Amino acid sequence: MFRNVSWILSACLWLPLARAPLYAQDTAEACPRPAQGSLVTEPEDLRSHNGELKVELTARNSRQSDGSTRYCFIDEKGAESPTLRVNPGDLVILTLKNELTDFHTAAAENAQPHMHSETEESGNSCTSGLMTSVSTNLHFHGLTIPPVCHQDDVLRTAIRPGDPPFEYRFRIPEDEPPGLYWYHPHIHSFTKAQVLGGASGALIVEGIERADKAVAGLPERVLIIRDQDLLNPNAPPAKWEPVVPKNLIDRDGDAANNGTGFGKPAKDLSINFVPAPYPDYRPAMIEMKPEEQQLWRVLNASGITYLNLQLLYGQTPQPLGLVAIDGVPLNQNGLARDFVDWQTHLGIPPGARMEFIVKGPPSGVSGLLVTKTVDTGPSGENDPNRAISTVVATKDAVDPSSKLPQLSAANSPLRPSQLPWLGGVAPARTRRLYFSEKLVDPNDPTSATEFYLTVDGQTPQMFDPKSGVPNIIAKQGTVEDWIIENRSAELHAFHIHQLHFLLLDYLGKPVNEPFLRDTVNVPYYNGRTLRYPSIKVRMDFRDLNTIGDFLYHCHLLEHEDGGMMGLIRVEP
Ligand SMILES: [Cu+2]
Repeated sequence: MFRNVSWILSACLWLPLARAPLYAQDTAEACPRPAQGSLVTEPEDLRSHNGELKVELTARNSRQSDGSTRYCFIDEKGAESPTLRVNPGDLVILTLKNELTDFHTAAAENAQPHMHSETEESGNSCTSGLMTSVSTNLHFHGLTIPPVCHQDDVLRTAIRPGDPPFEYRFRIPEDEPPGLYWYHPHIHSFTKAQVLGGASGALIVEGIERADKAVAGLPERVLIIRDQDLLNPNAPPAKWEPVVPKNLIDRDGDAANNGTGFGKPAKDLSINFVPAPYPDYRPAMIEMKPEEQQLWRVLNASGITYLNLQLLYGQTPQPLGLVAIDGVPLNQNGLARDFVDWQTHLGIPPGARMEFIVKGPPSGVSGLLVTKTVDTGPSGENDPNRAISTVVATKDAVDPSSKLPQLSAANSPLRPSQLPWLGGVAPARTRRLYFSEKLVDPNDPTSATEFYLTVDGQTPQMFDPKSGVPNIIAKQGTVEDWIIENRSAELHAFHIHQLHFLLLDYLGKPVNEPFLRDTVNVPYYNGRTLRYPSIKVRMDFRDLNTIGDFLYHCHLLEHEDGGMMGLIRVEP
């Protein structure tokens, strides 16, 4: 229960505001963004035709008056962060042009560029490995496509400003689960700056209604929640917030978790780029037809912010009908064809996705999409209660741009996977890994933190992209169980490229979920238990596309950029 609902009521005061103009900026802005309080519109849909999706994206950035930098991917028609819509088996041909400008951002000053040798630098984008604030590349988060150049390699691929447009060319696997995936840059040490700046977009593998007929025929809405540096970092909390202890500032300069649910957040949030900033959290606005059912496909594209979404009508939490997590329908193990898991709040770590059925408010009832506070641990960032968007019932609501088809002879239910269910396959081996953190100067609590993700038995080391030596060697065709511990006092979100895994245990208790994930929260260590908190997952290396070198890491990008990452080699 909320300790105090005044923040919700206060946020509701914004409801009667007139609709703000969609885009309030001058046309010279490279990465245009809507104004506070704007109507939430969907990203432009780019659909494949005849089995092919051709896209031209340009990476741009722009310096703001407050010193922050926006980053964006703009398509050939000028749309920002378009949604790539593909079918299993489709060929994607995406060219990425780098038009980033070096503004000497804080990231460039604070982070250490990892420069390879001169000969490597003069090579092409596939091998340059030149990780600087103005290099960029793309990771296709969640897709099981090969970790090789021009497909989904982020170890060496780095496109520099002035390089010729770089071509990504890959095929969506025939058996890729239908759902919400995403794309974002993955340049080591600079991922956080680019993603916080807004460089991310959705990718949808069509056909979710074929996996779960409960969503057939529903209008669908892509909602991307991003975080960004505070617009008003020096403002005191709003008057309607209960008095909280003085904000603590952590070593990164963000507000540290104060455990109250209130106070200054580490980052502001936006929804489809409409900001709802601290301290007043003036929400964006979603319009729906009264009591209309829709499928909301929500991506947490935040750099570090955990979400705990709730939809309030009046003050009553509404049922959210969860059907998919991380691009995978919840009935992936071949069970019920119309499975819906009704929840009243949904926790979404950075990088993860949740797709759920919502019903619009009745006429005259005001709705509010909020994120409830997340306890990120003593060392974690402050993720307080706050409003994100109002949900307004109106007959004039514009229909979402996309509607899921009905099932038919031509659009028949998906056949269950030919592969044995991952939960029933014997693991070739079990490995132990752990998250940990260390102050550079253990005697100085204000000194910088080193972030590690270590295979038990190896020496903790910050990820070094120059090393090329794998931390783990696995065999294609096998599956493995990994026990992942958190020895630090804050949450981490474990993510591995190229594959989905099965969550077997959470905090030592079996969960054996009937679906797969690609990102999972690992609870923090409170210093009081005998054992470190852990999760156990089953890694699936059966797909031929998992052969090669790729990464696993924490998806809190500050941690990833700070070294909390490892290299796995899957051998044929
Ligand atoms: Cu982390």
